[in-house]
Amino acid sequence: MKTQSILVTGFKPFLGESLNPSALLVEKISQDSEFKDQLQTLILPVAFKEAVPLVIKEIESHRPDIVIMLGQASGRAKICLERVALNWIETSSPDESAWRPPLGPIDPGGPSAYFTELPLQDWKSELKKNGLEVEISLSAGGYVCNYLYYAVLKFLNSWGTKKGQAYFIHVPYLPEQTEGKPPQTPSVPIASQYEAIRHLVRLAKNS
Ligand code: PCA
Repeated sequence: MKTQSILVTGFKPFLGESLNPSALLVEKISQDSEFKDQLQTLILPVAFKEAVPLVIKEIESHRPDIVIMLGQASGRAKICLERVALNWIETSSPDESAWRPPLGPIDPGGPSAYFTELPLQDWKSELKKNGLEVEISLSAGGYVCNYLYYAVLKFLNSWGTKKGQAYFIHVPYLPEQTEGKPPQTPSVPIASQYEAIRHLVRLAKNS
């Protein structure tokens, strides 16, 4: 089994939330003795123009074999492995720098989408064998997460040898985030989320 070096990123809280589970998960993984010395981690601002160069800089300096990006997705009931980054932004919310990009392509003239080449279906099945349910999703949304995912896959594709060695994971709200939200708002406790993320990082590390 190969041991890959991995970069794991998460996002700071945004749009009035006091926490972002993706940042908590990245903190936890950075302190996990199982992954000592094999991981780089980064917590990113939820800002279109700022997040991308931070990740690219980290990739250029540490040259990780695999990049795993995490973000929060309200309304999701399960952890979602995102298969595709769309060349499209469509949001009514400004980012944390108060900038709202116009509706339209991220990269005019670029491919409509980039697909990760990592074996998401196999990893989903592996998790299921361990009693952990995750979903494969075909949309990372129209906001900062999709923007970052597209930019990172574009960058890795331009490197040639690193083609598609990245993917995005959207995680649900934590139960404490659902206070004051509609009663059916889905959430998953941090311990269950972390169990799945830890397993996914392990699978990437050994792929
Ligand atoms: N989720 C947002 C951006 C940051 C985050 O954690 C998204 O899905 O685009």
